Amino acid sequence: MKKIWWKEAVIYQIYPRSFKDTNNDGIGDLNGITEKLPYLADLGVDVLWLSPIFKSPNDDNGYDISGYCEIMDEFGNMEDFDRMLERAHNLGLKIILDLVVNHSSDEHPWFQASRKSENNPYSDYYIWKKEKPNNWQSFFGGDAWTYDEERQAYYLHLFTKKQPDLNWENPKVRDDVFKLMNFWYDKGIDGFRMDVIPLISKRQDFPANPYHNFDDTIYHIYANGPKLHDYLHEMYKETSSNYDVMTVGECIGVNEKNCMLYVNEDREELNMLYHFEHMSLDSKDGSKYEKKPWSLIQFKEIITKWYHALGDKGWYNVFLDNHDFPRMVSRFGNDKEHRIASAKLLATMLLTLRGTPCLYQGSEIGMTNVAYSKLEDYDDIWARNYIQEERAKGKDDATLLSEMRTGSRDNARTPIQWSNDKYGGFSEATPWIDSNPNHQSINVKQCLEDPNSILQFYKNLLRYRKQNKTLVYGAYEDLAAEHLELFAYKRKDPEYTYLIILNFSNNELVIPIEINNEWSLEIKNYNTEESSKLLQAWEARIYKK
Ligand code: TEU
Ligand code: CA
Repeated sequence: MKKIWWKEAVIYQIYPRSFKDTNNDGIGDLNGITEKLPYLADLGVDVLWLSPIFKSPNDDNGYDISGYCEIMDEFGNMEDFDRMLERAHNLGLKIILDLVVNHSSDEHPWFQASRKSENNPYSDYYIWKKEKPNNWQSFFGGDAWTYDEERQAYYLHLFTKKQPDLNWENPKVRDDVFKLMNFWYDKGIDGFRMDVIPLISKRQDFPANPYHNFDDTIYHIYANGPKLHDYLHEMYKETSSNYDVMTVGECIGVNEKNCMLYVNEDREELNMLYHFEHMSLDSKDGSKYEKKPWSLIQFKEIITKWYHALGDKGWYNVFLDNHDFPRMVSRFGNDKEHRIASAKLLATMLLTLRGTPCLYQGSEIGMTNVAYSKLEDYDDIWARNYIQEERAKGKDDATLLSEMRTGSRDNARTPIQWSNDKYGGFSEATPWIDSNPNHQSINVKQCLEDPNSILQFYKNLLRYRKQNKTLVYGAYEDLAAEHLELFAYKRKDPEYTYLIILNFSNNELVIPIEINNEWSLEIKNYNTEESSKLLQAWEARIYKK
């Protein structure tokens, strides 16, 4: 397998709006990121992925861009950006930006021009139809086609009305996208995370969607369009191939059968992909908000399947949460009696599976979901649309509130808890979204003072991973695939073997695997004896030989 820096790196995702506010307007900003760079360098991550920082009316918190080469007013200006990038590089940190080019904002000058007439230089920058061609639905609820009075036609938006889809069939659109990418590359950024990239090529017959199930709909209808791979290759040639950078595709609608079309290194498209299969294990009938218990056996099957699908020529990411999902300790761990142990266990898994790990801001201190008291406190556009639709169908508020508490994207968007000060030290002003009241006890300051904290555990593990490359390149083998509560696997190469043992339960468990004295116990989240066969609740161990 080819060795390269971005396979060895650990990514830390920043949601700038909620990271750190320095001018006390309640909104995180670029100077806040700059201020915390030493913290991130000390943590030991390598690459910072910034969710969108560009000019935006914020219908979808920056995923609706009205100026690709401008900084969002609330976040600062280009000088702030340049300073942040330079300081990051001086500390050995790389920065990748979020490329959102399946759609723009309807307030982008391209769309403003496009909607004016059928004959102007921007007329074909978006997807316009005189008649509504099909039954496509927006990911965030409702029709994907909206009638525009000015142009007197329908435009396509796979997300909100304020996120019209760009028309990639138009070579001028592609050219403009490549220009904006090169603008940022020339500034010295280290790569892009590409938002919903499998959606950019649309089936030009615009077929009706015959599927009821969300996975089929997206795989067959919205994603993986006929020219997608031509576009990605063209993009690579025109932009990324000329720089030493990394690219991550947010690969919704991609499965183990077609994933190699995206990331086979010989195809020169994307460096790695971010897939979602494990992130819907707890959803009922593909719903974002209606949940059922998830199964560890299925989780392990997915890990094994993708490991084989990607083989030696493809690469991918490992993640358990991000700005679109609930907090990982609340979802895959136990954020009540075993918050600390289970957060450390999840850290152990995140940093020892095959793939470039993505750690989401705040998870390094075990931040949890938030339980707001009223539906009105939920801010996310997706949540608001859903609440409105479900209320209309007669669902009661108590049910909706409990769905929000487990499923809302807002769970991951509460401000970072830096200290036990008011608003968790995020800002001196009221934050744009309420901070989680548990900042009283869960915060960075407390973690820095406590040698047994989740944060210290991450630091040790991140350092350990850097020195033990078998954890990056080594082969993966699942050892107890049928076990309901134990995840045990090996990472190995001709020189070393690692054995990772994770108890995904609130019970004690006897390890069903022989561990003789050739193995040394390297990392643990309890004060365990080397040879103990008994695992505590949520115990995690890494052995090496
Ligand atoms: O997300 C794509 C998207 O729809 C995901 O939210 C995914 O389908 C979902 O989490 C599965 O439950 C990207 C961004 O990450 C998101 O924040 C944006 O809102 C969206 O694209 C539109 O740009
Ligand atoms: Ca601010």
